[in-house]
Amino acid sequence: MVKALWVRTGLRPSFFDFPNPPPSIERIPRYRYNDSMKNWITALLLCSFSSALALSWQGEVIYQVMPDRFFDGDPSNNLDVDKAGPRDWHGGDLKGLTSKLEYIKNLGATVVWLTPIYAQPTSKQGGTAGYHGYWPWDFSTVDPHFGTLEDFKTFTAEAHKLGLKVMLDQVVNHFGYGAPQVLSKPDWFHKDGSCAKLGDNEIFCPLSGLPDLAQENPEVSKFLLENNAFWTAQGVDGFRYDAVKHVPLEFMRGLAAQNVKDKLYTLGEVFETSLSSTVKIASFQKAGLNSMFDFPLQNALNNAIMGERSFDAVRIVLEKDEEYAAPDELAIFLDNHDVARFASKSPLLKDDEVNARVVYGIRALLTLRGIPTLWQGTEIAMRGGIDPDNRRDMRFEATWTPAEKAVFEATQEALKVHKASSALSKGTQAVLPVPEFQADDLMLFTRTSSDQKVLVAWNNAAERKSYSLKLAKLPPEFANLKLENPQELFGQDAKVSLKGGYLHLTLPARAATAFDLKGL
Ligand SMILES: [Ca+2]
Ligand SMILES: [Ca+2]
Repeated sequence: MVKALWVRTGLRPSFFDFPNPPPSIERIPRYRYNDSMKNWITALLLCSFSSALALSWQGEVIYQVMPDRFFDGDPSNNLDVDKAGPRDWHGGDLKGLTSKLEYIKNLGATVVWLTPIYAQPTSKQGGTAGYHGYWPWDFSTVDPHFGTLEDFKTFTAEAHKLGLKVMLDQVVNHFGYGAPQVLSKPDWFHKDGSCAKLGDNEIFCPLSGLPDLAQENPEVSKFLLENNAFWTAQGVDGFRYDAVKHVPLEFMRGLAAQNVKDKLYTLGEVFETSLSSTVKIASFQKAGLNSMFDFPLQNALNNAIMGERSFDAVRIVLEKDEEYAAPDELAIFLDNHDVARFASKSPLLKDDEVNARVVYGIRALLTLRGIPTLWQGTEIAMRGGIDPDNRRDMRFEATWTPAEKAVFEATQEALKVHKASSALSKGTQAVLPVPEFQADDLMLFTRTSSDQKVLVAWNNAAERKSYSLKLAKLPPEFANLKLENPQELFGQDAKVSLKGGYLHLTLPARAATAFDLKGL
């Protein structure tokens, strides 16, 4: 009976032996001792009910921070800091981040995602320090460079006072290089020599040589779940899970169930950008994570907006939304700490043009379904190539150039527009067909909420351009369209009109626009 329930609801991983009782399935014993048909139905109804009430972060805007590279609020913890070394500690910390929460709120973000703060190796590994936080040596201690657990609690409390949520990065795949546990608990790790026999190399073999945790060992799963409960108890609102494609799906299913119980939002990273990777990315959302990063969309947006390629790949990615359990919950972004800066994509472009493309990219992002996620510095079009050049220290108002200030203000304004528009922040998305000869440069879709419908049009051409689309080729609702001074929400010089059975659009060069379709 119990086994059958687990199988049918997916609540109980099949081969994982969770601690007793597993925290993620505390509710199961309620059904364990009664196998009447009535309770079967109740159980199944409850499961579907809880799924229907899954947490949503639609309407939120995530701001990603790498604390070491954000702001130094406490010089007393600057051990081995070398700001000139791109792979060294730079001195940023939790006190500094706390002091800049007003900045993040003022920009218009609502969630702070901070990269991990665990205690790191005490010396450099392969020429790189643990400033990034992804090499945990001690999973329940804050690295002294970042501060203390009290500093983290203060940060979380101050964020909440400002109405900001906190999402903490969690590593569940590995320990840091040289962690003492590799010697003291050898059974906790997959071995280089034998891992390939266990199945998928990507899951069971070490990632970049990092000590790879054996989640199928009950002690390991217990350790990870208890550690997750420890950070939950510090008052966070959500977790970002690193490198989940290297972790058994069944373990993530159990972890997600624990977080659901605690009403925490979960966001997973599968760093794959190809158009065919959506199936794998979607599998983790189906396993219970609320959100996943939309890397294929990030790649397609970069190629189109910075790389001047066709919008075809963007359309193909969005057509795959049906593969996701909740495409509207996907985290969408232009860049992050693992890819080159969005502003670095076309080194041959002039500075002003790069800045204009970043504003175009940010506006485009804010018209799409999903939860916009901004990496620190993208709001000032910060430059930088691949890791570690993409992790330059954040700079604030006092050192901005006029051009950086202008990008910040455009981002801030675009975020206000996004927040004020229920359609842009929470509406369902429908991609509209465009004729093949216009498809390279024209992207057209609607976003619809209960009280607003917005027509989104992106023009990727290098010049101001007019497009005419047959109403008969658009969805039937367009036949009833009446345009009464349609407003372009981002305040750009763009026009939309109806004449002779056509929808006419005139759009600025390389711009993402959005019209409030009153009357549709
Ligand atoms: Ca410091
Ligand atoms: Ca692994």
